[in-house]
Amino acid sequence: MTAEPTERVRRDAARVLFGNWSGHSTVPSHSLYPHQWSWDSAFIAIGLRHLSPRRAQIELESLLGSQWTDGRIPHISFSPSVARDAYFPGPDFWQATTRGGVETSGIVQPPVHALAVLLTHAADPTESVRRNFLARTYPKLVAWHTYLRTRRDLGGRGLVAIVHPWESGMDNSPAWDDALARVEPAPLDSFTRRDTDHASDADRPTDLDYGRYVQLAATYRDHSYDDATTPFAFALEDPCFNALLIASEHALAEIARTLGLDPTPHLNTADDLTNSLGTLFADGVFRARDLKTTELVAADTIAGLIPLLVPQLPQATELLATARGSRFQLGNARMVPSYDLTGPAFEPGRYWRGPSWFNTAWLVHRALVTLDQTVAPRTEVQALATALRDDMLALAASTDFAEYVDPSTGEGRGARDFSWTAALTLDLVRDGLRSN
Ligand code: 9WN
Repeated sequence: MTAEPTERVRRDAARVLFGNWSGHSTVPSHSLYPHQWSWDSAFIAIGLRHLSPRRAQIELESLLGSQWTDGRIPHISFSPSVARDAYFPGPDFWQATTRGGVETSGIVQPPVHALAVLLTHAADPTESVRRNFLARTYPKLVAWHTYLRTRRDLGGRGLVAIVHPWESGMDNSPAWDDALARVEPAPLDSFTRRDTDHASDADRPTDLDYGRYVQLAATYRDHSYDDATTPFAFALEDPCFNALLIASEHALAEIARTLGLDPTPHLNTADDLTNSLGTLFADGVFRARDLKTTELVAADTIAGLIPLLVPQLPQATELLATARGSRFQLGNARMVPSYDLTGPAFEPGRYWRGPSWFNTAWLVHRALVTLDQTVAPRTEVQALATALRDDMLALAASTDFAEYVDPSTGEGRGARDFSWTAALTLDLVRDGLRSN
């Protein structure tokens, strides 16, 4: 992109983020997602830091304000000023209120927060030190990771398990199909979806998916969200979730160093997790392990490429080749498809079953620009990164910051003026100007 369109996309992205700001955090979309979401807030802060480092800090602090005493960061923090039934499942379904009085959901989302805190700090270290940002957030991030590594290592293999498809952030990914098929869905007349009031049915998960999502969440709720006693019908080790935890442990090591603390425990944890992650590698890609069968699932999804972000990943060369191969066509497809283009469940327009998303493309872009020189020639990787960045900027502009796009045509799908699309676009615009 040349200077003028880049400036235009920067201005429009800023407009979206300011429009979606609610006073102390940013809604992903006023219509479809009118509350604060966990991994959205992390991605949003990564872009917002270029407009207002202070606002980016407040975004993350307000999310951490909804942390539970057991350390979990819930996937939704509900806004009291939004109608209780504006989003389903809302606060009355989850029945979870923190000690500080914040109504939340009870499940979690991928742990990208420590990385977001570190990048937000780096945007303006003086303001960060002045507000004690790192010192205040570090213990909360440690508690969050501790919750995941202790209460959620359900398979005992040193990896975190997700217990609901929503916890992956990739709700209807084909990777969950077999495990979900074992779940008895809640009756369709027992709940009312709100998402299809705002987005096309064809772009969203099916009613059957929703019945199962509701059932899984209700079982967890009815066991007081206790990880030790809930009979989880769905439990999988997701490569994206665990890779982001590793990247965030490296970020915690950096934060600890900045605070004058010992980074070694975080580096050791990151190494242990990286070794365990290796057990999910098969056929050139990382795959989720279903803890009911202990087998790796057959579906290849974008989640299996995200480990490329892990420093010194032993499988990096093979993984990059898979990203560039027929399944994901990095360099040819629009951004990076969420699911294997040659897979039997591929649908170009339906949510996480094929469309390309901006957050996962941003993670792949970050992986490319930070990839070790030994994995592939620097110029080759740089060219891929630049092409991906240009594609993301062009698609953000042509789709009015769509939630996701068709991986062949680039047609926008889902919500428009979507916050993380705007935020990560902004970050890429600044990418040419900054190293962090
Ligand atoms: C359920 C908010 C969230 C994202 C997820 C995305 C979608 C919610 C939904 O929206 O999930 O959490 O209602 O479909 O899949 O990644 O965090 O943007």
